[in-house]
Amino acid sequence: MTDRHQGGRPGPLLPSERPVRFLTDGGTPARGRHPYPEPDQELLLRAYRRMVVGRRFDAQATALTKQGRLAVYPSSRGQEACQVGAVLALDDGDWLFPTYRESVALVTRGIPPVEVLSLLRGDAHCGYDPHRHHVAPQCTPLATQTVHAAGLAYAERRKGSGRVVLVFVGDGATSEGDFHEALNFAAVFRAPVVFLVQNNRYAISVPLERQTAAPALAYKGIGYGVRSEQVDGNDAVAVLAVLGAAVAHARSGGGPFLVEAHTYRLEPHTNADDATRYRADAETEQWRRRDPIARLKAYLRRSGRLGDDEAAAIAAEAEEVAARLRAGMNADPDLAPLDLFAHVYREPTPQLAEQRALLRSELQAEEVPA
Ligand SMILES: Cc1ncc(C[n+]2csc(CCOP(=O)(O)OP(=O)(O)O)c2C)c(N)n1
Repeated sequence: MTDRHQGGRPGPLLPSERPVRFLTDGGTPARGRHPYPEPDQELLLRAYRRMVVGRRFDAQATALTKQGRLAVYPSSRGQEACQVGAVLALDDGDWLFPTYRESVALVTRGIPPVEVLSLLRGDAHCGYDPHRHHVAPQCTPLATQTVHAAGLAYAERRKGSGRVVLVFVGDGATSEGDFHEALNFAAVFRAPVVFLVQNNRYAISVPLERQTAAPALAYKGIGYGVRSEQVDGNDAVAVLAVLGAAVAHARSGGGPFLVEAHTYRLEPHTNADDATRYRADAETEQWRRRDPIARLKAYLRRSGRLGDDEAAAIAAEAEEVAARLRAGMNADPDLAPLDLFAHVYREPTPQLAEQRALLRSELQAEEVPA
């Protein structure tokens, strides 16, 4: 038995009493004490740029659902500080494990936007090469990606690669057994994995208070011996500071780290959802006033680090990304229907082989190229 099993106190594991923040809702410096140094200005400007581009991408993707060019889209609007902050806290060789919600993170990582949306267009299980970008396929079954992430992180540790894994997970998914098993495994085997819980307060229509009785989701790490923190997820400066510390902790052999980011999704769960049926306009309005992009912009402008020309250039870049996305999504993709069965299992199951043969004969009867 080691020291940590002798009834020790969880002091060093405990998150701050209140979410860490650097900025007020209006983008002025916030008061309050915490141990995190402010990220450097170059990183903050980069985050601003990626958040503006990400939001424009997100609005364009939502519009494409209305034009019938995209089957479904779960918006990231309002969560850009978390999604961009997570990617910028990592090195290129580190791994990301995203859910269906993380399209903005994937665009930030440098994956071509059309490839990001292939899954949601219904064209492929994953439209990009996970190995090339070190980004796992977006995961729809809740929390299953957390066990994959913990396993891969453990493998990286065994290889001594120095790589870190960051896994995204929603507030609702923290009720799933897989999330708890992943935390436990990662803690016991000191896997270098950062669990980023984006607490956007709803699991579709289920509000947080119906989801959990925990005082904060960050506390879910402590029982497993995982160092934990909570952060204002709409304050990009705080997200970068806390995730930077979490990644450094994991990379230096400290084991896993759990960060709960308090945020809000401003749009419905997906384009197929009507959020007015379960949440009040006044609540959404209140969160609009904490908009992560407006806050960072106000901060950077007030301190003279974001001038008119640079802001205009960033806005123009975002429009270019949207225009390229429209063009790419309006071009009909060249698809090979049988690819649907590739990359599912290394050795296809008998059922998959049978389904593949059936599809092949149907395509042949219709004279469609397989
Ligand atoms: C195992 C499993 N159960 C149920 C669902 C259906 N489902 C899809 S999204 C969702 C809500 C998830 O909420 P949360 O984890 O908070 O993430 P968010 O969508 O808010 O990002 C549910 C229940 C699913 N995808 N997987």
